[in-house]
Amino acid sequence: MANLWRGVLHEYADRLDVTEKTPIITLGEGGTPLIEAPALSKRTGARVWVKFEGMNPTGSFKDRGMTMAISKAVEAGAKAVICASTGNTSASAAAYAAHAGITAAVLVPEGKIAMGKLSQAVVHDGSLIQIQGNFDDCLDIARELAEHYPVHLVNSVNNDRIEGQKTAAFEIVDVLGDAPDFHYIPVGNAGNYTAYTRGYTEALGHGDSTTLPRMFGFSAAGSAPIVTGQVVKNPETIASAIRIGNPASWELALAAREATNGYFGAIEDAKILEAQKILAAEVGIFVEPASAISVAGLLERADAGQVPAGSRIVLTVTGHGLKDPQWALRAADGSDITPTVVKAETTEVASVLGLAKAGA
Ligand code: AN7
Repeated sequence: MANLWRGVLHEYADRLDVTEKTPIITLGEGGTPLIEAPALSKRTGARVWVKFEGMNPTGSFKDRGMTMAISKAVEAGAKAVICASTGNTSASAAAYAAHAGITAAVLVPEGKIAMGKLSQAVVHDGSLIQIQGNFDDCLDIARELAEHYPVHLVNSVNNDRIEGQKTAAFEIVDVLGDAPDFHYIPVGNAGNYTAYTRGYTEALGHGDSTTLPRMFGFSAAGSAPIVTGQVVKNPETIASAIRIGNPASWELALAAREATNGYFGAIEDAKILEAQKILAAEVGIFVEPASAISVAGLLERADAGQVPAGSRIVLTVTGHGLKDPQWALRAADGSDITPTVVKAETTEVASVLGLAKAGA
């Protein structure tokens, strides 16, 4: 009998507020691959692994927090949950609420979430509302609704989300046998940055690891409030998942940076797309643009001479490339990539591929 992964609440029950009274709502999230990336090690002189969170049930890291948030919501008697989202939280909330047999209302910025994510919220029967505003407006409304109406908030301002998400750090320590020297991660609301810091801190406290990684977080240049120290009123980036101008976990993230001797940086959209391509073409992992920022951040820090040779680095890539595939079909100059069309003849195909016949 194979040793099947049972989802993060079962696997890490001793590290979470889960009791016999908690109905465990799981889709088998977590246990995602930690993939060594020789191509990135070669480019940077470090030893690099990629934690591929796109392998979760709804295709993003949000499932780790959602299994916890929905389980605790059901334990508390909730019949409906609500969230604001740039797409992945809404996909996850809708799926886990469906599994639990409760209702999920999701507020998203109109026209600003990727098609794959929109289709997830719809197919899982979420009550999807497009708001004529940005993510920050959606979150303000979700918070007010949760305060005054019988709906349970499952954004990462809910600590259960952060608790579930910290399990990714436990998995990394379990696989590597220790924590890495550096951890690179995308930053939107900075909930995940906060969650990994908590997970690594607890692993250290438990004696599972001997070191606390330096936490390096990256935002898109047009949407980098933690880097500039200012709320961004009209955040802009092609990485729609992290188009957030007023992060919910801003204060917690600053404390986490302090505690880990960490770093926050900003990356231009063109560099994000370049990194998405490098990760896909040289490592074999396809991620959405927001996730590629971890790779872009690493390459930027390496160029700046800030990556110590031989250091052990884990990059979290947060969401699957299939959620938002349009960017992969664009060339660096912005033109569309159209695959070559050839007549159904072997010799013609061989000629276009530049193949010479064996023995000829
Ligand atoms: C792929 O879905 O905020 O810094 O509403 O989807 O913890 O916010 C998504 C965020 C990174 C940023 N990568 O994480 C939402 C939402 C992906 C994401 C982030 C998000 P946080």
